Amino acid sequence: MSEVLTKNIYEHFISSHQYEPLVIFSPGRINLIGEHTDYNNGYVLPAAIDKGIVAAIQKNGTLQQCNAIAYDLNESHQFELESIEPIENGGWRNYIIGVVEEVQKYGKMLSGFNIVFGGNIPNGAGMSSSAAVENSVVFGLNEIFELELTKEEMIRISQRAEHNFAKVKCGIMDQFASMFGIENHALMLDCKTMESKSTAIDFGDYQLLLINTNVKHSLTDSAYNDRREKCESIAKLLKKESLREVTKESLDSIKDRISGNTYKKGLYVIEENDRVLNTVKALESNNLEEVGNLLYQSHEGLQHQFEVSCEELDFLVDFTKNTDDVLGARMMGGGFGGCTINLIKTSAVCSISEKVENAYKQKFKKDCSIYNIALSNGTHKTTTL
Ligand code: GAF
Repeated sequence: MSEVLTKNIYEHFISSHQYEPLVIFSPGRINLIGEHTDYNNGYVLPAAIDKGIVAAIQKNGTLQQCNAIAYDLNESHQFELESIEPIENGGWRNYIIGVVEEVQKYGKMLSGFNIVFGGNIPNGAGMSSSAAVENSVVFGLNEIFELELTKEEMIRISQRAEHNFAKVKCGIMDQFASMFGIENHALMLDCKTMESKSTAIDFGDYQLLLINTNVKHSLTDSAYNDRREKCESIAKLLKKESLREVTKESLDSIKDRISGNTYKKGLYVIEENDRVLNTVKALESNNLEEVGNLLYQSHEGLQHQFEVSCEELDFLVDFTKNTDDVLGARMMGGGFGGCTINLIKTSAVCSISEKVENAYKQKFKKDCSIYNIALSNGTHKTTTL
């Protein structure tokens, strides 16, 4: 978490409103493995990171009037609690008003408040800045209005804001990781039972490194919802609640009743769930080579079966195959741009970064960005020093 960011947000709130706010830090997330499995009631292995959203929030004494300031964008939005509707192409506004409206729909009483927020998660990088914003708002509202929501209730509210206002039918992974993260740990979540297990992450001579393609292809949201529908159609045909209850054998039994494309999507999810479980086992036995292999296999599946990768992501993953110092890599998050996650030898980070930056620039005539990340605690109150 950046102290400068916290201080800036806090001071901006004071200078805009002349009274003390409560300050919240809500992290973004990485995902080691388990992509597009969450909305299929499957397994995921994410972790909260030290980049995120800082929000300063406080009641303002009115019944209805709310004022939200997006510090980084130098934009603001005023709204009244009784007339909230999704805003077409509303960007960040939908995350704020979406959470507020979902809190009200959940039967909790609010009154007017002010919020200032900003962050250091690179935009469109697939590190869940939207979940971090949503969680910061619901967490802040819970504190200042003493709503007595549990963290589980809060992440469901954040998820409904994403569904109903941002119009992305996301799973629960991002909101979960951002809310429940534990420093230096990844969280294996069973999205069917919502049981989770934390796994200490210590890769010894190796570490995680994110490489951002700095592209976000435009079909992201529609393609995401399309993948979800395809997965649900398989479960429906087999009269199952979700793909989690579908085995490879039962998928094969309907192979001639679904398109080859839909079949591949289902098979990917079934195999990715196994990969998450195998990654946890490999981590527990400190078998980093196996973790790396599983990352590469996950990428293959996302590229060829689930078809959510893109040329830039494939290039970055393929590039790492030229060196023994990278044990594994894959695209991370929803896809069509954003970052790859790499398991790399720490002593080789500088030299490989330089090589990858040059090669990427030569190929795509633009820069990639490289980030070191630390695994952090989930959404919490914070203070300025
Ligand atoms: C996005 C979604 F928000 C998550 O719920 C998850 O489905 C992910 O894409 C893909 O694994 O981040």
